[in-house]
Amino acid sequence: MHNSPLNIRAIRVRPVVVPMKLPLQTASGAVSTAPLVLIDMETTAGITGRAYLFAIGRPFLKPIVALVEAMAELLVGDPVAPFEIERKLRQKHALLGVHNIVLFAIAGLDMAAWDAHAQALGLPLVTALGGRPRPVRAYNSKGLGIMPVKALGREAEGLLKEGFSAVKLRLGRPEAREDLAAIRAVKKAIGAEATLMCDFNQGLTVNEAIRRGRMIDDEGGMHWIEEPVRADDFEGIARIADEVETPIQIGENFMGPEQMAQALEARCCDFVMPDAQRIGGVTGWMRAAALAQGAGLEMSSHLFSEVSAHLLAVTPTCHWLEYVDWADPVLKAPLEVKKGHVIIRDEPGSGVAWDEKAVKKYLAR
Ligand code: SMN
Ligand code: MG
Repeated sequence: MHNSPLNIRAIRVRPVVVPMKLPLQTASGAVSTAPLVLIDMETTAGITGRAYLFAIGRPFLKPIVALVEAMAELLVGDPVAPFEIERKLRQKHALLGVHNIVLFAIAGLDMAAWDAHAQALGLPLVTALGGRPRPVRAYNSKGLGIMPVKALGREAEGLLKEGFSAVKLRLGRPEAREDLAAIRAVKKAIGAEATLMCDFNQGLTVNEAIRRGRMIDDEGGMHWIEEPVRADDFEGIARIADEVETPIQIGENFMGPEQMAQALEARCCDFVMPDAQRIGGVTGWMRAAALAQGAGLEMSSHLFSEVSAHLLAVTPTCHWLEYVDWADPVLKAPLEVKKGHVIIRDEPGSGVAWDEKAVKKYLAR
């Protein structure tokens, strides 16, 4: 236990590009490697807070690293007080606009600060937030991209064999009947007991989403339809949710709790799934969790499985954790999965630490 206040001494920011075992084709582009920004927040107490950001594409690593480094300069010497860091960074970037990659950089620093804060208390992040480590129900979200229908069954079986009973299929092929064939192939492979979600990655128009949504209703057994149309078309999404019975899921593109509040105001979706890097890190997540509680909506996570496990464990309307292992190649201790749940380790912090040898190998500079 460290009772003296923790101050930020230096912040190290490193880009890596790590290989992915199962490349993922979505309706809005492919992800075949994981370009990550690793953040190390070194403090005066000798504790280092860590977090990573997901740059989506390799070309975006450089600008995100530059933003985190520019913000880091503003924080050196400050106390590790996440709410104060959030207030300062939001204020300093108000004229630039706290959206997209500016918000990602703030979120990355926030997550690193919370990790340091929890380590200083000697507690797992979940415990520092007022909860306790517990297994969190998860679906295996790797793979099942837009690929030949013939290959889907085997991939789905492999995903369940990793210890899960739920998977997510990416949809949005040119023809609706091709999506239907993909759904049937996966359902046949996983069986009626398993849970199936689907994700259109914003690929449809509102009219087409209503058509395919009704097709999915008729087919039955789909747990949710994710991001059928442009993520911020709340009015259009509301029309789809009115016309389609299967629950509509959105949220990975909520830019901060403020935009999530707008989506909830528009009553456009049945479920929400914020992304730690877009919602504003741990701080943004906790505020988002209160919004979901107020609206009475189930809340899941998007990517960032390691920190999201801690966050979902203190989320009143906790629903599903999205499990991906994309950061595993650079993690010292990857998340463990048991019986369809991820396990939160009973150790200080968020559990994110680097395998430095691997970081060296995948460094992208
Ligand atoms: C997704 C988003 C971004 C990168 C990869 C995959 C997808 C998901 O929308 O929800 O997993
Ligand atoms: Mg998605």
